[in-house]
Amino acid sequence: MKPFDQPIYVTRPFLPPLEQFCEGLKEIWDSRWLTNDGPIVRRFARQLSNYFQTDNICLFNNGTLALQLALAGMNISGEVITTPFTFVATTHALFWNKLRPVFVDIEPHYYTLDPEKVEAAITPWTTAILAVHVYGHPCNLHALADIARRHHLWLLYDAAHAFGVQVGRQSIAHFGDLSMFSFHATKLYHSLEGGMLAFRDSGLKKTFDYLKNFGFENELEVVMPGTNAKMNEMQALMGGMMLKYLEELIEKRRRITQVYRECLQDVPGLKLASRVPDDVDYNYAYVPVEIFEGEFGMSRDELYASLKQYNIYARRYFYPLVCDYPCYRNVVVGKAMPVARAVASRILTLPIYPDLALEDVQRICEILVHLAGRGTVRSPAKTPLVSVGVSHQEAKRPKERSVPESKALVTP
Ligand code: T4K
Repeated sequence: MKPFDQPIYVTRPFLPPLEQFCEGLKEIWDSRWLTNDGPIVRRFARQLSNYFQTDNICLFNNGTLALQLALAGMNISGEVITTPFTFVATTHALFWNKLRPVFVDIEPHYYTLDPEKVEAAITPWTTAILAVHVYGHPCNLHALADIARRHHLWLLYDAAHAFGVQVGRQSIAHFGDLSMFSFHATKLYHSLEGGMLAFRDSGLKKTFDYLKNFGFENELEVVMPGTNAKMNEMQALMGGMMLKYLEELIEKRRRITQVYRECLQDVPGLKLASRVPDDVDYNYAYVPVEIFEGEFGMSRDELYASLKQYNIYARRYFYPLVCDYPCYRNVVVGKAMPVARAVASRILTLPIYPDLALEDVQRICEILVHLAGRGTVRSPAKTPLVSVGVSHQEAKRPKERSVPESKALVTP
């Protein structure tokens, strides 16, 4: 099998037509207003308020600072229950607020925090839960809300991957006390870099506005020790333009995911993530698969390296677990986390981005099957690849390959 001529990365940012962006740049050149709450940032904020159906949003220059300042602005203290199966920025946001992360295990289907383990980890010092909608998979929203309510805890979501996700026709931003969205270039929706908070309590808006702008009330008054985390005009220009393409981008990702599912569903030792529940409109942010070495014929790391020989750059999001990074090894981990540990050792995220041709997706699958030593890949032709006009909710759960419990829950 021939390698791809060009590298196939795990993601490639979508960009609107250059002429359109240049047209927008003229506005910036004319106004000479580049940052500090300029007109395009204000317009973008209005567009997002409209999209999320709430005025309780605040824009930032990236998701990490948005989350860090959210924790500061809400005066969260003591211990925060969180997941080790995430991008390290989730935990860094706690660190910079001198909060103690309490890592608990995830569930094996969507890889989000396991509510039962959350409840068991609550101590008198716990003040908040910081859960992650990893890969855009919604956490167990109702169970976590119930725990937070009963124990008087803040419930925050790192929704960095979840832009465009809806649950019961409601944006995922409306769950919990606060959600952080990342608009980084590698996300399905981006503003070059950028971040956003959506929150329940409108009283927080003023605090977040102070915190991201040095705490300035006016030229002469600084009301709190803020920092510089402002979004600039170029970021907002890109973000505003990208909104127009959102539905189309999600639809393209849905088709790509469908091809992966069709082609890979029967590969022994390769497990696709469970389909999201029926009431979720998913955004198809990532294509995570788990590799079971015994059945697949090679380990996840061998596969990762072998794919590079074919010019395919899959990624091991999220390995190692955050608690295994040297800077967090001193955090005492109370209970073993068998699911997170097993998943981290098996996970591989496959390339997905709107410009990835469906033929190339099929070729990636053929290479995977070839590497698994399995003959030919099942053709996806049975399901039309280009089924235009469907909502971005995936075709209803046919033939989900159910994962035997023994496979999903490997002991540590
Ligand atoms: N919470 C969670 C759960 C997150 O996943 C993230 C970010 C955050 C919080 C923090 O949000 P931000 O502060 O970033 O807004 C990438 C991203 O940099 C990071 O934003 C993202 N999560 C994480 C999951 O992935 P890397 O180090 O893997 O990115 P990098 O540079 O290796 O890029 C991956 C691939 O994307 C490259 O191989 C090629 C392609 N690429 C990348 C960039 C930057 C492009 O084609 N063009 C580009 O401009 O972290």
